[in-house]
Amino acid sequence: MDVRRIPTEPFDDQRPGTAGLRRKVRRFRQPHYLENFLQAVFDAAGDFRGQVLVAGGDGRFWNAEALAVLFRVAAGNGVRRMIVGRGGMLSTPAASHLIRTRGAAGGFLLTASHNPGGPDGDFGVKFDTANGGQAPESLTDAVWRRTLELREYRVAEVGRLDLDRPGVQQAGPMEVEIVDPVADYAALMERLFDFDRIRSLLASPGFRLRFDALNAVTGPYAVEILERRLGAPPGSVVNAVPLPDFGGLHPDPNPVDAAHLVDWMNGPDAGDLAAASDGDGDRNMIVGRGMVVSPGDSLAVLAEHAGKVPGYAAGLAGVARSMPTTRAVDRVAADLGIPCYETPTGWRYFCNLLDAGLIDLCGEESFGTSSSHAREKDGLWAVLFWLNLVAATGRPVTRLVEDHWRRFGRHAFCRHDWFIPDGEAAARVMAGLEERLATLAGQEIAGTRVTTADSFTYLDPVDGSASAGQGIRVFLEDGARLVYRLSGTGTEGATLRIYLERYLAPDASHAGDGPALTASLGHAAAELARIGELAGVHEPAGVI
Ligand code: G16
Repeated sequence: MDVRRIPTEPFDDQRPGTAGLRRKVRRFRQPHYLENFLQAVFDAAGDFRGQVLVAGGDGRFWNAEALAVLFRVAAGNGVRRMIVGRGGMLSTPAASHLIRTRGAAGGFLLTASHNPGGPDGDFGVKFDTANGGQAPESLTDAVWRRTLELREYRVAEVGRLDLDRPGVQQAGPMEVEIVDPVADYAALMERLFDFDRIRSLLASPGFRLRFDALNAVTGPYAVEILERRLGAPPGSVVNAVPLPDFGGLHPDPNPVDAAHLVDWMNGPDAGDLAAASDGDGDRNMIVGRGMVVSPGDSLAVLAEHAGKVPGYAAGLAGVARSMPTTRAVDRVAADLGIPCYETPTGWRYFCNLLDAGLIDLCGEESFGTSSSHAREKDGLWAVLFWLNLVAATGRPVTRLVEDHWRRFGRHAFCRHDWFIPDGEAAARVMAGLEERLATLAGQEIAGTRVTTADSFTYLDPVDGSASAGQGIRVFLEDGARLVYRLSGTGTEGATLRIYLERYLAPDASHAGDGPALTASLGHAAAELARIGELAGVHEPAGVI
């Protein structure tokens, strides 16, 4: 079969961000754009000739077309077999699991995760390595360098494929194996959690669960696991059919984009546990009656009670959180006598720690939690963990969180997202803060005082690599903390994220939600960064 070498010109905007390359669909559809990026991955990641790779997408608009391009480039680069989820779809955690169990050399995930879909929306490509985790910074940097010098890519024709037919098909010089995306993943969940106990909980009179798949990839997984295997009443999983435009919903499980769930749990007809996942199934939001569980609290509560869940009954070697995530889990780790690692934003930084067996549980403020069972965050896994905890303790979600606060104190949290159309202005805001770091100690702010401020550098304890410039941290005398960093997942302008954390001692009042409890910190943080003056923006676009 002929491999054709197609001449091309480099694109200057293919630097991967926090999680792969994300751009507008219309940018991805430019001739050669996707091919170039894929070829750069093949060139930088090593020799995949004769190897097996996993592929699948979140089903968003342009999924099938992009997959067809991937097949041609993979065939042109000598890949022996691609393992693909039926219909061309795979959730991110299921893909990670498949890579690991099938001994694949890596995988391509066609997803822009929680970003909006549709022809005017976003598209993305993540590349996972053989451990099932996202490419490390050293590899994404190498891919980026390669995109800047690429002059040709290789393709081979693969013919027509039926992505809905399980089994192996010949695709030109390559094989394509279509697999049921749900089966292996569901079996893994059965090994980690006490399904009998969860089944009894779901069968108990009056208990009501609602899982909102937001018309994204997790629908089939949730129906199979929650309804078929665990016996939740049909209809417990809503918006369960993946749609190219997510049915007009924004597949981001947070209190703003999934406000309908929060309203239900705050209303007179509230259920017992509500949850949602995102476009590619790696994020989660947990809602108890009258309370959205903040991601930092969720991680801390899971760590506190992990011993009650079969998959973690042997104890945790350690835990980790991304730097902007609240320090709630640090207190639990100290109590358990295990290490707690602080990593930069981006799931890939957890992977070395997981591979080395230094941690079993990790999480991020961006509604991501997971464990050593995969090398990606895992939305449905988090929901099952919470259900298992409710079943094992007999305590509802809200009680579990409040009891945690009574024991360890509360780390109230909120994130302000400042959309700054001019990326250079956003960079000026960050540079302005950086320049003043040394002068901030002692400065009064929000009724308290700055103790220290720094720019976060991560030293990976496993491979010794350093990642500098990962965000600015400002610590305050009363235990509060401000963190500033630029988002790495957006596709236009810049988003300055300000993470606000306030500590309330165990015996203090814990009343109020995160946004209200941190409102004055938010004003002070914006002033300190001189956002209005340097970027001409005066209100955050999002308060999450
Ligand atoms: C990605 C990464 C996460 C990260 C998040 C936020 O999530 O996988 O590790 O926390 O982006 O990134 P940022 O603050 O740079 O926008 P996902 O779910 O989009 O893949």
